[in-house]
Amino acid sequence: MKDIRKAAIETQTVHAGIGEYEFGAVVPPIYQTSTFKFENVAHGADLFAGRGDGYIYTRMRNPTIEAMEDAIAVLEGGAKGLGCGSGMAAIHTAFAATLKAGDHVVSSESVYGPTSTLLKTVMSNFGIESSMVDTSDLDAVSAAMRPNTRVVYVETPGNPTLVMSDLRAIADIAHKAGAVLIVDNTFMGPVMQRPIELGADVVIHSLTKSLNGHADVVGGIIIVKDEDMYPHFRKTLNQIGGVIDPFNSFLVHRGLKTLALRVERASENALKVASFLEAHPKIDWVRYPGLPSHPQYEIGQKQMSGGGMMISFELSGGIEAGKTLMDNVHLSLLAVSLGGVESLIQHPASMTHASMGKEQREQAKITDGLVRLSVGIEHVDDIIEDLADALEKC
Ligand code: LCS
Repeated sequence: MKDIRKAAIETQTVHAGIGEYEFGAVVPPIYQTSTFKFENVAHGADLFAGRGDGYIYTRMRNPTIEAMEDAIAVLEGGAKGLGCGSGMAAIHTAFAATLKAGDHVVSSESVYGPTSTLLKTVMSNFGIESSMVDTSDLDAVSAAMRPNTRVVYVETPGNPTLVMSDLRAIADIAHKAGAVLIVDNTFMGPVMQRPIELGADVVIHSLTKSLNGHADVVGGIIIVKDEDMYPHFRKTLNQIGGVIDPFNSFLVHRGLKTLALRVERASENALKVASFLEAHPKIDWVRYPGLPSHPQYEIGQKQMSGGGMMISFELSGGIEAGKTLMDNVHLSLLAVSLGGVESLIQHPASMTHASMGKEQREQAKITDGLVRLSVGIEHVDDIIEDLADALEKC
């Protein structure tokens, strides 16, 4: 077919990363092997010296992993992808590839709890300082920049507050200061938001979420914008070792084929669920990027083509009413993770963001009563009926 990079995203999700295979197979084979045989000693030595294009060892390269990496690099409009064992492995590897002792990071304050904790513990132990700021406020981003700021790290929409940040404007601030912009695009995904087109240098995903979409894989990926960034990132990942395996890569690549359909349906459902919640007398507030009541609605309209599947809200009865709701839903599963075919509900303050501690959560405006819902692809009437029944008990 024509250049896959020029095709529409729906076409890319189906065909990117797919090549020609033995027997005319239309799906990449699973090369479930840790190592690859050399023809002779000279051949092995050549491959280790970077001469020739063969495979050596799966931590370094594997054809099944590469097929998935190539597909997601196409979807995100980046040069190359690097499959990792989890989203956290991807984030850690990206930091290790871009930072050294004495450097400083400006990060969104509303990020996945362990990302914040990684910055404040592991990275801090290695001499890297970080400032957590409200990245929806461009003045706050500019004010936080220091001469040694090397990375600006943004989650938009942020987990779990769904605060949105203007990626083009932040890319400008970062680049003027000689820093790279790393964007965690897990919440929105490439069908609805492509950060590299908006100026990001590196994109991160937890593949555990919508890209795989079926709650049966833990994985992550780093996408680098430019080809010349890739060798250093690949060496760093190879040294740290947090790679994904061939079978999980195969599952992610399989999940990608329905990505556009899944996120479009989930997003359509989420808008209806968010509107239902917003109109419900027992709900205090709702944050959904596709609702005009969202404080950064305009930013979302500018850089995203849909509202996504994530909603956060708080009941008028606060935390206790929220717990009653979560204990009484049946269709939405009380579980962490997000972006899959099934609706999932959870309580960030005691679950995904517990590790941050109360002080960091308060700074990031993650209230104790905040309930997070990841809307799936079930029939929206059933999702709403389940929530309505549980709300009767609150
Ligand atoms: N980035 C974001 C935005 C996330 O939401 C998560 C996980 C990660 C990175 C880390 O990915 P992992 O290592 O788990 O593959 N978020 C989760 C959440 O909100 N609930 O459970 C996991």
